[in-house]
This record gives sequence, structure tokens and C-alpha cells, in this order.
Amino acid sequence: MAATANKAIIASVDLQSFTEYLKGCRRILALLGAGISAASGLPTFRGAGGLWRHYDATSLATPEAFDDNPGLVWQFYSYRRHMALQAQPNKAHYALAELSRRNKDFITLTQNVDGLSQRAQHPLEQLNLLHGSLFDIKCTSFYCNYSRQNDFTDPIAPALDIPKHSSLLGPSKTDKSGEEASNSLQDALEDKATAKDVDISDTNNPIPELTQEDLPQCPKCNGLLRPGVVWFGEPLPTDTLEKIDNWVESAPIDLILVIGTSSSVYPAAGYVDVARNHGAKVVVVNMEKDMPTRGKGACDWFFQGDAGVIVPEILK
Ligand code: BV8
Ligand code: ZN
Repeated sequence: MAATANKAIIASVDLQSFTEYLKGCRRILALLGAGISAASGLPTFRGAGGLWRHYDATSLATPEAFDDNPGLVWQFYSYRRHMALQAQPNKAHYALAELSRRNKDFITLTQNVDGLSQRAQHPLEQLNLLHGSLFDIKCTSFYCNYSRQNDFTDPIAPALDIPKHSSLLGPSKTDKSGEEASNSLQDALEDKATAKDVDISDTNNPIPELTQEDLPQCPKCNGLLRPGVVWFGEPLPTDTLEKIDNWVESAPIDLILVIGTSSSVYPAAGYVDVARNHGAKVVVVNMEKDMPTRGKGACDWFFQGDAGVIVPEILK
């Protein structure tokens, strides 16, 4: 049903002019957000069906939260690692990978850390991870530079085994699986409406404290390891930003595809204006119609619906 509804929406939108324009495009940029992975069953941070609507993921995706309670933050990330490993790339991920193979002047900036674009065989030299990866790990010791990529161990430490802790971080009540979440962390957080009100260092919360020994340890210095993602308040990887800026400045841009993002996190969201200022037309694919991107200088095409259905349609 949803697919036909999406088809109807695509048919009613000026797909003809978009496909005509796309044929003449060479330099194309894509900005991906959590919405592209929603079709793979992974919850978004905000918007339709967000798993973290009940509590604000941004309150856990910070260095302060990790310093305050590394056990809690590791349980949050262990759960997301587990979910991402259970998920499969969807047709949107594959369509973008295919476009990359066809067009070496097409680069993708993804805000997502779930690894699904990589698993869709997206050419890595054209895929820019703005916010890192759930499967990169690095040491927190000041003098130690240990890190490792593509660590798909699940659970990454026995104490973080999700089945044992499913009562902690089980799927949200809105989760597609429909499982009734019996989640003492979620209950604790929901009791206080949103995590913003939840002081995660508040020892009264019935959240089992994991000791540092329970958490991933550095093989070099025995220090505490952390997820290799960019937290709020942390800078994005400079080498990635430089690579993107060089591409942007090298010639005018024909098109930016803005797919499944609330465009609310910076500097990632800023690339829409950057592309527009370098001549790009803007196409937005989003489940919700009141898109911030539409507000700002609007967009040239807007396709409303599931990216997993629309993206392969409009790129074929
Ligand atoms: C930094 C990794 C500076 C962790 C994430 C201006 C300039 C610079 C910074 C700022 C600024 N203003 C504010 C800031 C600070 C901050 C920020 O942007 N805050 C926001 C909340 C206002 N930015 C930062 O802190 C950044 N760092 O700027 O550092 C600096 C410089 C030098 C030295 C020190 C510091 C770092 C930001 C990175 C944070 N990390 N992820 C993790 O994942 O746990 S961001 C996180 O949010 C995810 O990556 C996620 O992708 C991202 C953005 O969200 P979206 O992807 O858009 O997802 P969302 O749920 O919001 O929306 C989903 C959309 O999909 C919705 O629109 C929905 O309608 C749609 N949808 C749903 N289902 C579907 C769908 N669409 C299509 N199909 C569907 N099926
Ligand atoms: Zn170390």
C-alpha cells in the first residue's frame, strides 16, 4: 500500500522535469540523514517513527554524557550497533551506490553512523562519513592513539550483551516489531518525560551501573574505549571536511540530493546552502512535508514519502 501511495505522490510531482534535469547533471552531491535507513528498520533521531522520540538521543551522544556515565552511553551504542547489524541496506542505499559507480563526479555525505551505505557496496572513495561510524572504536586515554575500524563484534563486551540487557534498551514502544518495550532504562527515562530532564548522573535512576572493567578496554594501554562517532560539541573529521571542500570548490555543482534528514544538525545541514551557492538545484526526499530545507530558500523538487521507495524510482 505504502509503495503505491509513494508512486502516486511521485507521479503527481514533476518527475519528468527532474529526470530530464538529472540526465544533464555531472557534479552531484548527496546529503543523507537517518531517514534513509528508516526503511531498513533503523529508528531516526526525530521525525516520523523516531525511536528516540521518548528521550533525546542528543543527551546521550555527547562527551559529557560519556564522562558522566560511560556504562549508560555504551549500552545506548551497543544497542544501536546490534540494531544496525541486524538491519539490511535498502534500495535507496543500493541506488546511490550504483549512481556512484556510474558517475565519479557524484559524492555522498552521510550523517549516518549505521554502516548501511558501506554494506550496499557504496564506493568508499565517494562516501564521506561526516559523523563517524558505530563500528569504529578509539581509546580515550590522552596519550594513546589506539583506534580500530570495522569492529563488528556484537556484543563488543560481554556486559553489553543486548539480550541480557534487553530490559534496559529494548525497542521503543513505537518500534515496528511491536514488542512491548520492557525497558527499565526507557521506563526510567520516560518517567521523566524526556532525557533532557533526566540527569543521567542521577544515581537514583534505576540504571544498572557498569564498571569500567565491564566496558571495552584498550589493548594498548588498558584505557577505556569509546565509539568512533562524532558527538555533539565535537569537531567533524578535518580530513573529510577538507576533501569535501576541495570537491565543492573545484567547479560548479549541478544538483544536491537531500535525503531523509531533518537538516537540523550542523555543519552537515549547511551543505545544502553551500551546494545552492555553487549553482546546485535542490531535490528533497522526506517523509514529512514541512521540511526545514523547504523553508530555507525552498527546494526545486520535493518528493514526499519513504526514501527506500522514492530514491530508486527517481534515480533509475
Ligand atoms: C560541531 C553521531 C564544532 C552520533 C551525530 C552551527 C555550526 C556548527 C555547529 C553547530 C551549529 N549550531 C549548532 C551546532 C552544534 C551541533 C548541532 O548541530 N546541534 C543541533 C542539535 C542544533 N553540532 C555539533 O555539535 C557538531 N559539531 O559543530 O563542532 C566544533 C569545532 C571545533 C572544535 C570543537 C567543536 C557535531 C554534530 C554531530 C553529532 N553527531 N551523530 C550518533 O549518531 O549517536 S548527529 C545525529 O543527528 C545523527 O548523525 C543524525 O543523522 C543526525 C541528524 O539527524 P538526521 O539524520 O537528520 O535524523 P533526524 O532523526 O533528525 O531526521 C530524520 C529525517 O528523516 C526527518 O526529517 C524525517 O521526517 C525523515 N524520515 C523519517 N523516515 C523517513 C524519512 N525520510 C524519508 N524516508 C523515510 N522512511
Ligand atoms: Zn589506549
